[in-house]
Amino acid sequence: MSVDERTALQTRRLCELVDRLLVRDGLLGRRLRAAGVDSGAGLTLADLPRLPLTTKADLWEHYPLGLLAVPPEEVACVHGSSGTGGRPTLVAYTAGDIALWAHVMARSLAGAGATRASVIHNAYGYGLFTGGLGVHHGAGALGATVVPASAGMTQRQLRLIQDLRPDVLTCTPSYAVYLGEAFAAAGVAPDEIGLRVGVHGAEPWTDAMRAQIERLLGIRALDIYGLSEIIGPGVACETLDSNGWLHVQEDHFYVETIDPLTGEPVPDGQLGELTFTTFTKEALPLLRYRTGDLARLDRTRGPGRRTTVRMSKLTGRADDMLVIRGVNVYPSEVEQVVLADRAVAAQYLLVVDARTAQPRLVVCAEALAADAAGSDAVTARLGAALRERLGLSCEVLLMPPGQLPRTEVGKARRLVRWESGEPPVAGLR
Ligand code: DLL
Repeated sequence: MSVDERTALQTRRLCELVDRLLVRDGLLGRRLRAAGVDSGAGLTLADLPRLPLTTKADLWEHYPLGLLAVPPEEVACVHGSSGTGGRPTLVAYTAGDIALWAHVMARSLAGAGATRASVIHNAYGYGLFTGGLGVHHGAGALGATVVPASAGMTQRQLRLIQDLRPDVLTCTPSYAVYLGEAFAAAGVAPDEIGLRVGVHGAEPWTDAMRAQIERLLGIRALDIYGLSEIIGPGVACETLDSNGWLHVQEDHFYVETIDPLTGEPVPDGQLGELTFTTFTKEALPLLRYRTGDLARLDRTRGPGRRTTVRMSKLTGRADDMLVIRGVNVYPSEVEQVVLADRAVAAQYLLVVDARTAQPRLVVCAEALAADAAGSDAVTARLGAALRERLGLSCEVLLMPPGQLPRTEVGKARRLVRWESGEPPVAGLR
């Protein structure tokens, strides 16, 4: 589709969305009216910045399904994410939404080279989490074979991969490392595993971690991004030829970047908070939904065959930035330093020791070899590299291999606040 055709399609879909929200007269419709919008007619994409924003707090205040835009009998299923404070964020889908999800996920898998001849080993968790079933729907729409392995029971996963010879692996990046380490421990070399490509997302990961996964599993590792509120996985994805950029499926999910503090638009190319408008979703349409995720956009034509707007790999979350003794620290920067050191494994944990008014940052990492644990030379080297990168001195605790907790199911936990009591990691003082 040419840029002009796409803009015309997006503009028509924006007008229809605004009309639907106004007729429904729920929270978003009332906000539109308060902003002086009484009809979708005549709106263009350039009008978006003056339309109201939506936040996670809006979903929570109307928990469980208060923002539903269709009669309850049209809801086909519910998914969600385990939010902080024990309250999940719940999202509803109509049958049409599931078909849309299957479509954008099929596109994502196809961009990774999957075809109807592919066998997709899907080790994202099945359940309320959108990873497992999202990939499953997409694999079905593509006509591929899907193995619904779900997360966990790693020995069984190794067995299934060796017996069924899948070409595509879908799972979180931390679980891909876990699987790769388990293959290595079982004495299976990367080229014997038989996988060709991995499609990884749902949690932050860096290019250094990508290199680890590619080495451990002998695959190309691609990034896939999404969030339950917008649809689940499949909002944006890397392709084999996109050179590290993720193409946003902007015919359905229009993306803007805004300043996380002021909410004002930031120009393409600058870091900002990703904000999505769902043009075609039925059960839970969202207008300018603030994700809290930080990335850059590029609307120029990229190196690959896809022509849609590209977003960078996520560089962090607006709310995940740590402020340690006045210095802003992004966990992703720490990860890059840790994974760049050849003596150190892919596992790490940041501990913010907040027991005193002057918090300290401790970076706990695992040595690759047992005899390197506690090595003064490696510890000093990591400490210096971190100071250089972050502009902040932090302590390094180099532990023996296998000491840090692994995430077998769910998303990796990379950050712990130590407020009081026992240290969160053995050996920490
Ligand atoms: O994690 C959807 C998903 C499943 C995406 C499988 C990719 C693969 P939620 O549980 O609602 O949905 O969490 C959404 O996870 O706002 C980001 O902060 C983070 N996230 C998702 N994908 C990536 C990624 C799914 N590729 C939240 N890189 C989002 C970094 C990601 N963070």
